[in-house]
Amino acid sequence: MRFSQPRMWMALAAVAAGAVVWTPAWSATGLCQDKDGDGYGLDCAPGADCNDLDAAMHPGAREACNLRDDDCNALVDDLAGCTAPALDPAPVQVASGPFVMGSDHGAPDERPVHAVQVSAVKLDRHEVTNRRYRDCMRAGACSAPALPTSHRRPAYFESPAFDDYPVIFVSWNQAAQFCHFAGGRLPTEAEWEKAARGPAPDTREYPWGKERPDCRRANLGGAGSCVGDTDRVGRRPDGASPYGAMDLAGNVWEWVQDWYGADYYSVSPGRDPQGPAKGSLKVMRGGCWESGASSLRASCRRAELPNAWADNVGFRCVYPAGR
Ligand SMILES: [Ca+2]
Ligand SMILES: [Ca+2]
Ligand SMILES: [Ca+2]
Ligand SMILES: [Ca+2]
Repeated sequence: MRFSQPRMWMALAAVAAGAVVWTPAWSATGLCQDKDGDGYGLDCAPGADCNDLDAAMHPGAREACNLRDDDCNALVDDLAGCTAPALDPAPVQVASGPFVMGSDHGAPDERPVHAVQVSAVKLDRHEVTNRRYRDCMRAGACSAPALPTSHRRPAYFESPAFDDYPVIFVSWNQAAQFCHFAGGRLPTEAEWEKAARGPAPDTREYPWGKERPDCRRANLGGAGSCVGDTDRVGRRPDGASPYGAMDLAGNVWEWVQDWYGADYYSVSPGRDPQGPAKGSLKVMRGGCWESGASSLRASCRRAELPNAWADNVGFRCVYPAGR
């Protein structure tokens, strides 16, 4: 399967009315499976297996400093001896110049491969965090995420333990509002992809190069699942892009500015493309904590309704280069 299945819900009025009840991932549904035979499954009592293809990972397993959640408590390397790199709040500079956009190895909407000139921008080094988003709410400029939870954490958005984790359950509209508040805007598809791929003639598959994703470079799902939920931003310097942006691949999908056009690359202007003038779906990039490797590729495109939100979608912003 090329794309991970998004668990995307429409922002229905019923949600605002509190009709949606958070359901723990380990709720019994009668679909319990234990593929790796470690006694825990993805949907089994008493605890969810966060990687059902690796018998060394399951609730109660021994945690180790390996950028995975060995004991499946939705916390990576939660041991006194494990350290995470300090966060650098400064945005990264993406220089002006050409880059190679698209891929011949992906879906039809990634073709044709074409050269694009992109003006210089500053890009958030990290996905926008709960802490930053709360600041915007406090200033009266942002509305609350649709839900305060994460996939496996009943308390997430407002919990200090997750201050530096990516904000989720925000729509494209909310993401755009935040970036405006922060003095920027959402990146265009071209700006995002250049930040992940680097300048021409680089055609790297992933932000770090051509090596397949693993938990050292990205918080991903599928067979190599690392957390089964979001992770603190900036934990994986080995996954940094050529410009130093972190977590472009994995952790959360990232809303970008453009409307989605499946055939847009065949008509795209060669300089600072802005996407189709209108559309019904907005693009998101980079894959997430439950995506397989293919969705983490720099050129992979996905699209959803601008008022939709999910536990695996966040965003980051760009700012004028001179700022
Ligand atoms: Ca299992
Ligand atoms: Ca853990
Ligand atoms: Ca670990
Ligand atoms: Ca990401």
